[in-house]
Amino acid sequence: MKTVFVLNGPNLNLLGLREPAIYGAHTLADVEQLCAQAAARNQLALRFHQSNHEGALIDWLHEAGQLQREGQLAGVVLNAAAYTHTSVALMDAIKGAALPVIELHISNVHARESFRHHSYIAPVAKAVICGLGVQGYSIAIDAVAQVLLAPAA
Ligand code: CA2
Repeated sequence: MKTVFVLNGPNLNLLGLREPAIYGAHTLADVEQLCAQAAARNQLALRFHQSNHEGALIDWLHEAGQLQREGQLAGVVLNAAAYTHTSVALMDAIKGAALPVIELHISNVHARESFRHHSYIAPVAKAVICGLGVQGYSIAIDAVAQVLLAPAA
């Protein structure tokens, strides 16, 4: 069984606790539940993590790279949160291991402040999903299984 990583960046531990008008009422635990259901229906094992620290996210990307080399990685769903807009280090980690990453945002970042319009992740990602709320996570895992793992991908 292949593994899908779902990685969440800074402040996403506050989901459902603040700013519900932007990010909705679901907590990160709810999101993990959604992801567990999506992984199970696609016969994937799930690694779900959140950190407020850039280096922790990079370490998990390296772990995903190791699984990739062993042929055990399905893909990575990455909501890098604010690091999306700032982190060359995350971009390098993805590019260096040629990781199959889907960039994910809960909100439609293009309808928000201009500093959220640029992503360091998008150029090294297979796809970008934004603006679908937390359901985007579930859709991203379906896409990992049904598009990234498909023979033609
Ligand atoms: O829409 C998204 O998923 C974002 O990645 C969320 C980031 C933001 O910096 C990106 O531009 C778009 C912010 C995550 C902060 O999450 C919070 C959740 C609840 C309360 C406060 C922050």
